Amino acid sequence: MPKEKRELKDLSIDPAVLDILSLAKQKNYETVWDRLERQSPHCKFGSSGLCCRNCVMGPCRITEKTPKGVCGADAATIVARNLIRALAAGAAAHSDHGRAVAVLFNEVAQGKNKDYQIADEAKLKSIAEKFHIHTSQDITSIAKEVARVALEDFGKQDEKALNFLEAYAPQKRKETWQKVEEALFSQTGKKMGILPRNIDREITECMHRTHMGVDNQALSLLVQGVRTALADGWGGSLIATELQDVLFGTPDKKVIKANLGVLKEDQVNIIVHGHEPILSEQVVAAAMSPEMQEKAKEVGAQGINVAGICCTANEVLMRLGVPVAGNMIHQELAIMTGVVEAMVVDVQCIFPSLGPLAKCFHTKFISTSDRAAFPEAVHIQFDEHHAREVAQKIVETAIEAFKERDPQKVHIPQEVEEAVVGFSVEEIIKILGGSPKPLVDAILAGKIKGVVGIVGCNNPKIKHDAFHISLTKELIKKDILVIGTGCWAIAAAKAGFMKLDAQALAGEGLKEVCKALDIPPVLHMGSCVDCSRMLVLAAALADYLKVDISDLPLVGSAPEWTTEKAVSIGTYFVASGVPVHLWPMPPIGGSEEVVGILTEGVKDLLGGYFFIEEDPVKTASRMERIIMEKRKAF
Ligand code: SF4
Ligand code: MSK
Repeated sequence: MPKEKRELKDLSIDPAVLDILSLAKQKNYETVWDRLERQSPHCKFGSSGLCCRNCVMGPCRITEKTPKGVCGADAATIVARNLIRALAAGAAAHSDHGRAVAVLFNEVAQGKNKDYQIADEAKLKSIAEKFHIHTSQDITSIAKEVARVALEDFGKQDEKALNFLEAYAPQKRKETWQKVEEALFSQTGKKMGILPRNIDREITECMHRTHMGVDNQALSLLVQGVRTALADGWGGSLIATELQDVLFGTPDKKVIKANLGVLKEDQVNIIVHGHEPILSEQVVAAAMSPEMQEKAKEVGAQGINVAGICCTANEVLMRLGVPVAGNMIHQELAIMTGVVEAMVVDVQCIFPSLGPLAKCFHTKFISTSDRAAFPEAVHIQFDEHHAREVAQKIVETAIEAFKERDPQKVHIPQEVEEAVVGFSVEEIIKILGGSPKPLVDAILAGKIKGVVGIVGCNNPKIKHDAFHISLTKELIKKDILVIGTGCWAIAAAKAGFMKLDAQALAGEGLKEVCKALDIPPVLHMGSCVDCSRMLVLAAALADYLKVDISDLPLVGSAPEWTTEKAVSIGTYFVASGVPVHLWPMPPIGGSEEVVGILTEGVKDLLGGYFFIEEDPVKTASRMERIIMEKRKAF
């Protein structure tokens, strides 16, 4: 965070954001940047991971003069404990989402929920095949068996690896994890498991080990962190993605619109924000129904416009083509346009500031999840068993709010970009003609040097979208295909990098491949749980070439990262063999030992590792060097 006060232009590269920010300044609306300024400078103990409050003999802070906490824990233990607690929270967020989908899917399979259906039978069968479930049975029987293996991963008590990890991870990678477990045991004499056994168990074990007086060694703690991250990437997140595809359809290529300009002055605007399509799919369906459109006309609107923010946006744009109003940092700004009748939220990345802010407008800030309460929200309890009814109530609440809109407060920035989205692994393989071969051939021929997968949030400490866009631009220029998810994907869509025209910004080789396949050089693969799609794509390439993921010219990045989920995502990519860039610096600087393990020590064991770089141009160059190095071994 720069020490000097930042000017407006230094806060974002998005003109729509700057437009609303000057309005906010005029009208005195508070934003995330105002609160960041008041919180700065941040506590250096927290920033370096050196503060422990895991028991009430503390809190303890580590300095040169006080190198041990009251219990005797040193800097490495405290930093590692804090890190894996954050990672466990991130894995829990993804996996709780995954569990909700698996439970719903089971109910649909059992015939106990009629508000949802199986939308993609072909995907269900392809999942079933991975588990050697007979696909000649009727669809309901297949679904019941797939539900059983998914739910088992949240509750089984044996020592075997997760069903989903066993079925989806490439053979060579599984052998690597096995070897790492053996190597750690022979080096230390202590059992250190990498292969996750049960998603909830690994998260619980992180919490147990970080309790005062349990696990007090950085390596041992970090290995459990790796196991928990794998339980997320090849477990909770993967289950969420796969079963959502079955329930709501596997994304395919489509054109959408992005940025605040998608909001419509003459319509009832409903924003869906958060993460779980179980809610947002129903809200979109209810809003589009002729009955609700008619009701909107009765209050003087031309219709109902649904737009998304954050990863809920990514879910509904990938499957339904719903426009996206923005990424994480747009959530307050969208309300400030004065045309949002309802901001409907479920879980994750939703600022508690939205309730008080919505009160300055006619906007109804509607919370829906029993897991998430917010100050000054209107709570309409979502219930999967009455999903249509509840979704209708939400839409009706928005329609009612339209009557209260104050025309004096309306200010919609005009910025809108088009983006080609919907690149599920299935869609990519279809575009490639049914096999990864054309992509592999393009990589082998050097037309595409390699692939970088980016996920990322927004973080007001960093100029909004600046790192995302600068890094993306540099990479495609270097003939590196960029794929990704989350708030990075929304940044790329808003900046026009997902249009076919963006082919012109790519290097000659990448441009040629993209033109032949009629795709942009930057591919939107979905929400943050959909990082699992990138793992599945990496697995498909590794299996095709009969190599390990760590042999592929792949690099990951989480620029502008914010959430604990990003800690888990970054770690499961590293654990899967991918070098991962991070900026900003995670709170681990207080321990050289922890930094050493994560940036160097893991390399020999897992193939992946973390690296930190503040400059996007230098990051792209470093990524290119890593890719070129990996290509030599091909
Ligand atoms: Fe201090 Fe140890 Fe308690 Fe942490 S666990 S607060 S280091 S005494
Ligand atoms: S929403 S986790 S800010 S990507 Fe998935 Fe965006 Fe990061 Fe939340």
